[in-house]
Amino acid sequence: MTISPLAGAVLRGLAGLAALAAAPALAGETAAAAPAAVTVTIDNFSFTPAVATVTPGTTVTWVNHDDIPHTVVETDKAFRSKALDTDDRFSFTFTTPGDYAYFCSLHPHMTGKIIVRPGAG
Ligand SMILES: [Cu+2]
Repeated sequence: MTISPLAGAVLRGLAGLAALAAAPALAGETAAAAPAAVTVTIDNFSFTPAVATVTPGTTVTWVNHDDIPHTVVETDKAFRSKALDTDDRFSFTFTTPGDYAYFCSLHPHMTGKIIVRPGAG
C-alpha cells in the first residue's frame, strides 16, 4: 500500500505541529537562564525579604524606603554599600553559590541573608 498525496500532506502537517509544540519549551528554558533580579526593600529598620534564595548570576537591589540612612554590609566583606538615603539603592550581582549574611552598619540589629544556590527559584 502506498500513502496518498493527501495522507502525506497530513503527516507533514502533524510533524509541523509537533515542532511548534516543542518551541515554547525551548523558549521557557531560555527565559529561565536570563539574568534574574531581586529587590530587597528596607522599611522600618528591617530588610524584606529578610532571607532571599537566588540563582548564581542574580542581581539583588536594596532600596531604602526609610527616611533615615541605612547601609548594606556583608559580614565577610563580599560587598558593602555607602549610606543609602531615602529611595537610594544598592545592587550586587551574586555569581558564587553560598550564604551571604549582611547587616546595616548603622543599626547592626538589622540583618538579612542572601542564599545563592544553583537551581533555586
Ligand atoms: Cu540602618
